[in-house]
Amino acid sequence: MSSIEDPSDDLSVTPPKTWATGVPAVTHALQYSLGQTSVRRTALTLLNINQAKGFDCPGCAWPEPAPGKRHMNEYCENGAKHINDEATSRRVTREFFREHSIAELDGKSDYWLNQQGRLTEPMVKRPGATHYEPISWDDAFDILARELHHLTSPDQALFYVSGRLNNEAAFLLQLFARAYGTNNLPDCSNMCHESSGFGLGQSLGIGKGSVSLDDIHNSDLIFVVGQNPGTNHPRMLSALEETKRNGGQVIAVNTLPEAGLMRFKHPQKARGVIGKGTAIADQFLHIRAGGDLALFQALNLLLLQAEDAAPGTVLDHSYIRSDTTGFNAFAEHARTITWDDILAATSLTREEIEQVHQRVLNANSIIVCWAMGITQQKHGVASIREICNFLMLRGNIGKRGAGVCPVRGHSNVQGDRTMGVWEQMPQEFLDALGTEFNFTPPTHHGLDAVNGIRAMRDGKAHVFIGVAGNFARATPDSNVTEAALRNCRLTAQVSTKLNRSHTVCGDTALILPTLGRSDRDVQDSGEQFITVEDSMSEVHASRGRLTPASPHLLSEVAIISRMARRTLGDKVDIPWEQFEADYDTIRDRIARVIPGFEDFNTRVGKPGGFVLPNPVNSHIYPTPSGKAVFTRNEFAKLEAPKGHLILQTLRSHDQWNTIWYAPNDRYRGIHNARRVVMVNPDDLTTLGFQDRDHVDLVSIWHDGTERRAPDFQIVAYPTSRGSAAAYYPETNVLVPLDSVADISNCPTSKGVIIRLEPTREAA
Ligand SMILES: Nc1nc2c(c(=O)[nH]1)N[C@H]1C(S)=C(S)[C@@H](COP(=O)(O)OP(=O)(O)OC[C@H]3O[C@@H](n4cnc5c(=O)[nH]c(N)nc54)[C@H](O)[C@@H]3O)O[C@H]1N2
Ligand SMILES: Nc1nc2c(c(=O)[nH]1)N[C@H]1C(S)=C(S)[C@@H](COP(=O)(O)OP(=O)(O)OC[C@H]3O[C@@H](n4cnc5c(=O)[nH]c(N)nc54)[C@H](O)[C@@H]3O)O[C@H]1N2
Ligand code: SF4
Ligand SMILES: [Mo]
Repeated sequence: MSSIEDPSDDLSVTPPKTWATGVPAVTHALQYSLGQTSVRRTALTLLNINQAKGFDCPGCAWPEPAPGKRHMNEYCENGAKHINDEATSRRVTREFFREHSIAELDGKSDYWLNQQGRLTEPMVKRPGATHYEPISWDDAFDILARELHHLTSPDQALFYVSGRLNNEAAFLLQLFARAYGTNNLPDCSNMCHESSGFGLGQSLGIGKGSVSLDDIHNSDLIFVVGQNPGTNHPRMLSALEETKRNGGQVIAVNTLPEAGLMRFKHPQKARGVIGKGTAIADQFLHIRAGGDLALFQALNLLLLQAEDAAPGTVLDHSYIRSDTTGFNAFAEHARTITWDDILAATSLTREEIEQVHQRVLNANSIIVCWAMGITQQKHGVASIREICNFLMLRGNIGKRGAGVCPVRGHSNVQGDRTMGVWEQMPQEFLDALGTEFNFTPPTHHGLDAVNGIRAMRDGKAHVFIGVAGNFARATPDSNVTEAALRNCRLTAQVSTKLNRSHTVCGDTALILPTLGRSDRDVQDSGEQFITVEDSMSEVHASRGRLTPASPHLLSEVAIISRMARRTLGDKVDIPWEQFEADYDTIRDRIARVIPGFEDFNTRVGKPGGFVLPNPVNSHIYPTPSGKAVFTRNEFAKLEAPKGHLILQTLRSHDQWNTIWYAPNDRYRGIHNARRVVMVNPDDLTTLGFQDRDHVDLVSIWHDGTERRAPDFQIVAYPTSRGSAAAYYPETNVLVPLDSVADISNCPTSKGVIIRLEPTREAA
């Protein structure tokens, strides 16, 4: 097994790669897997990943092909790393916690904490204690219930959910929170695709993507905007390869020339191994940070002008007439924008944009895919609405090969929302839930992640319960957030692995260890499966196959059921014990509460499961007017004051969100270091710095507080002018809590204004 000491920080840089995923990718995955566990367990996990009767990859939310079309090895390099990180043979025991104080653990890196292995039994930190100690499950639930009873209002508790959580457990958690009396259900989506939910909701009436894999394969033109699929959704590249083979084109829009967007070699096909691979992007737009809204508005202006020049040939008038509202006001506004403003906001040339326009005119079907480069910007919601305007103009909604595709992150982040994990669920959902379980759910909106942090900081929330995820590290303004969590009476984390959220403790802290996706889950009625929903609304079953990491683990369903039973007692008549014993009984309830899940147990039993219909594909728009809405959106150039840069905080190739597996970012050519800031060489000259200089990153914000991330090394890199990039979560300390996207309240993790300051030598 590989060492669990932190790898030494010894930056080396090679030229960024111009293609993604070939043989080296597979060897990298195997190396990591074999460092975690045995050959046999590695083989077992890899054989079961993404197979119809196996378990869902706990990596990203990209869908699997239909069961008949699946390869024996239907996973990517990163999927293999994620699953083996969970299937590791290493264990965190009670002896470990006796040996290491919480303060000592708090000084360790995210890497080190994760590398200790799987959590094995419930632990408690009591008020004033320096160490965690073992506790029985019953006593842990007693503490939890006691602290929840102690609150003067249910709104003083927060129930955080991360998108690894399965549908059944997510449904029970929101049921528990609402039966207890609060809608405080912050989730990782608040920091992720929240802007997509709002933007799509306002334009089309439903905050989900409208396309299937078949649409991707058969589209004439696909935009991939603010997304790095080579690292974050690797199998999307095989789908784009198929698009290309079918004659479609791809336009990549990014502040960085990401390898996976350029050329792709299929790791599981001979021609991928030896050939040159497939060129992915037909055109690459090296856009200025935050310039996407202006780009789509420019494309819309060009479409309107082309229609003026040749009436009746460019816009889809019949779609606009039958399906939409607001066209005239939108068109009037779009005509007022100027090229000077567009070019300043995008840093693109007019020729580049006109070239895209020609491709658009030649395409009968268009899909726009996007991820964090859009959603984590201040104007994320407006950008997504403008993307909808763009698609609606030529009727690119609700037909084959066309539509909106927000590419989700966590494997079940979309499903958790469908199950009701949202602080603002609509009244119809709350009514259906109340009717099914005979209680009155609270109707006022709850707290999201940012507002939840404010509430803990201000002494208005006292209990934090996190189910999956790593709230302490995933959230912005790390110093503020950590102080907020420490301000709580109780912090409790339902987790598979050790992370920073276990070392940033309230007065009392609980670690509640749980089964992972790959672990066999046996309850009183026999072996259970759980379900998830991917980015394309496909709901399918997932069955763990491995011997659980420890005999003391409980499933998430069991933990939530017992927590609820102990806390609520007779207050509500909900059969928690039955739910724990037989997950079919949970699915029966979901079927009655959530539209689209009728006959859930039968339909999900079929290989590949079923697809939740998106109404816009039937030209039904659940907006107030019943139409798709053209919107007027104002763009503004995202500007940093002189001497400053716009920093985006992003993922390296060897990490899963807050956890890094190795200090490498192979495709970008960065090795053996994570405290690295990528800056355009011309900006370096202007700012008076050089490649490899040591700098502190200092962010500025209206509150005057100085936020500093010390000692980063500069790597001269082809970022778009004026922008810089550095890895999350090391840079979360720089993201001000109040710096959020309009409307969605999503932290602007891709638009942080910073300056570089030379690092002072330690005295
Ligand atoms: N291996 C791996 N896979 C993952 C994850 C992981 O951590 N590791 N995380 C999962 C999760 S939860 C999510 S949400 C997804 C995230 O998937 P991505 O959104 O691909 O992730 P990021 O690394 O945040 O990359 C954002 C991309 O947007 C670009 N960008 C930044 N600012 C702008 C801008 O203003 N305009 C444009 N056009 N582009 C911009 C960046 O250069 C980068 O390519 O990945 C999921 N998959
Ligand atoms: N600056 C900055 N901040 C960001 C982002 C960014 O791009 N920049 N991205 C944001 C995004 S898109 C997201 S989605 C969030 C991610 O935020 P989170 O989802 O909260 O974070 P993760 O790192 O995915 O959580 C990892 C932990 O989940 C636990 N875990 C893993 N599998 C399981 C399981 O099966 N069950 C349970 N109960 N626990 C499990 C493990 O203990 C592990 O340590 O971060 C956000 N924060
Ligand atoms: S593309 Fe995503 S879901 Fe598929 S195997 Fe890779 S990480 Fe897992
Ligand atoms: Mo995410």
